[in-house]
Amino acid sequence: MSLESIYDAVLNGDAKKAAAETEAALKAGIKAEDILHKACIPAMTEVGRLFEEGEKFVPEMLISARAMQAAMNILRPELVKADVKTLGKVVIGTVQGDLHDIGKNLVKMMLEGAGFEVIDLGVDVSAQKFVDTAREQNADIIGLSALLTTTMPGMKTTIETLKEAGLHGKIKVMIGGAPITQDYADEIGADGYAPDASSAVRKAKQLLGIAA
Ligand code: B1M
Repeated sequence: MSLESIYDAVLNGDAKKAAAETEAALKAGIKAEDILHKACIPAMTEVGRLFEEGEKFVPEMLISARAMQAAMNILRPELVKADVKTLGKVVIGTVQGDLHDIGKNLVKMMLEGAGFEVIDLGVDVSAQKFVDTAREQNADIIGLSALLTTTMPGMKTTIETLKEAGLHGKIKVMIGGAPITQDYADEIGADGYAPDASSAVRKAKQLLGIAA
């Protein structure tokens, strides 16, 4: 049992080992915060780097993200007890009328892997629900995913609803999904666009002024 073995388990997507090693590390007195920041997050950062360099692909990224989740399930209660600060709070979901969630889930897992707290509203989420939840939860970012050209306008509606609520600029909006482009983000006034889960982490950090 060591931080290195947890790092390896997450990097290699071994969820069973990630959970077992995390439990053993906690029992041995290693702090949950150290396991998170010195093993889990660096492993997911490396997964993101390998993905961007074309050395890992979506399925492998998902498998690593699941291993990270397995470790997180054990760490979460300890982190809550220790009141560990997260990088920021993101309310994420797939826009109204759209049921695709594989990419959104991946973005969620990578954000959690990087140290963000993520509130996942699921699929088919209305603009009002995004804005209400972000307000209630005091979120820093609303993350919108859309896979259908017909549901993309839900992103624009969410930004308009945010403006009506007087929260535009206070809560940043990041968008993504296969049909989304930087041009579309600029057109609708989104604060950020990311083409994939790994760059979504970089973009979220950038939006909150956190060094990558
Ligand atoms: Co659908 N579907 N689908 N589908 N489906 C597409 C999107 C489509 C391109 C297939 C095609 O025709 N070639 C097409 C859309 C065409 C268009 O709009 N122009 C399509 C269609 C038409 C439909 C239906 C209408 C089919 C029908 O019923 N007639 C229907 C719509 C249902 C609905 O949503 N109301 C439908 C249904 C489905 C399934 C339910 C069967 C299933 C979804 C299962 C699920 O998600 N739980 C499904 C699937 C699997 C696909 C394809 C094959 C794969 C999507 C996917 O998961 N990709 C897709 C074709 C394709 O894309 N090749 C297709 C993998 C995923 C990791 O990538 O989601 O792009 P992606 O996410 C990436 C990035 O985009 C980015 O990061 C992710 C990870 O790198 N990203 C973000 C995503 N969200 C982000 C948010 C961010 C930042 C980055 O910030 C917040």
